[in-house]
Amino acid sequence: MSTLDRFSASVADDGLVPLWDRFKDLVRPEPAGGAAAHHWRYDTAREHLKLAGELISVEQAERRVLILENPALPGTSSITRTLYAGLQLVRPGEIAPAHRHTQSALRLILEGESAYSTVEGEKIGMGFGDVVVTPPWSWHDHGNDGAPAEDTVWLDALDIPTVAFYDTSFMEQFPSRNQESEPDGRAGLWAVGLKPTDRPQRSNPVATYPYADALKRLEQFAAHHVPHPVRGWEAEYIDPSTGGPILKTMSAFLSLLPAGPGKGSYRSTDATVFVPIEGSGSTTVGGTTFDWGPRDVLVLPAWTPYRHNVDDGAAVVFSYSDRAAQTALGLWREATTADAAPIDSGA
Ligand code: GTQ
Repeated sequence: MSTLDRFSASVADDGLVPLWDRFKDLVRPEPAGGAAAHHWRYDTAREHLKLAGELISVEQAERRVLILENPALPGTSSITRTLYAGLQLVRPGEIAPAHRHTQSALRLILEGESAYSTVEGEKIGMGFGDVVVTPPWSWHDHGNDGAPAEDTVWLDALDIPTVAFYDTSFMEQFPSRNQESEPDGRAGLWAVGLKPTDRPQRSNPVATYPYADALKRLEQFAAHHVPHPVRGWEAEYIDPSTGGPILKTMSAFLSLLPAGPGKGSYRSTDATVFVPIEGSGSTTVGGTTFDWGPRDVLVLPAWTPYRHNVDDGAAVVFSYSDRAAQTALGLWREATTADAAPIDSGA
């Protein structure tokens, strides 16, 4: 053992560690060691979820969810270092009991038209492709008003690992199974650019971002603009009360990807959960190509270049990441490498 090794061992008993033994791991030249690229097929996950529907009641489970856990982050319930993803099944007549917690949620509806979520007393219908927001510390219960065969499934996107990192998890059960819901109308005003002037607003006053409207507007935008070479025509879901990200910890996007191979590669420091809503294609990331279709889930690691190749017709993709938090903290970076970068003439 060298003198320096003996020194390191001798200070350990007093709770001290020499920085020179750790510096290269602590202050890295580039991101490393986060999420791995991974793909979940919706049909496979759905089969398991349907079986869970036979095996466990929603009362027993609190939420009947299969977590999409990143294989590089075993035991952490995380899809990326900071974020969580799960697939939730609510069967007709069931109610996932009302509670509130400091974690924020986004829900992307994947199957069925008969689900609803009651958020702070306002009952919100959930249709395919809609995005429903549960801001931190808001009461929420979920149900399904459909006929017997109408199961509903959605993707839960939460900031569970972020809240765990700060050790700021608080949770309360509502005194009864579900909230009384009253038509409230506040969110509807916000949706058309109006705000009620005589009452306080919630952190994100918009309860739901309906898919049909969003897609129609994005297509109209696409008809008049050149797409980003990798990310296509992209729009961000915003909190209209701030103009900023939909939640403080999570950003969410709706993208229209044109058919054919992307015209370059893209990377950013926010590992991203990518959920095709319509269309199919493939994504090459970190030396692997994943073929995807509607309702699959793909996770794209931080700072790893990727490119898409979309089959005939355009694809519509929902994605989310911790970009909101990274931007607020001054950490976020991105880089696009265009295939058609100007050729140096050598002059
Ligand atoms: O619906 O409240 O997937 O509290 C994980 C934790 C869903 C929810 C999840 C939750 C919920």
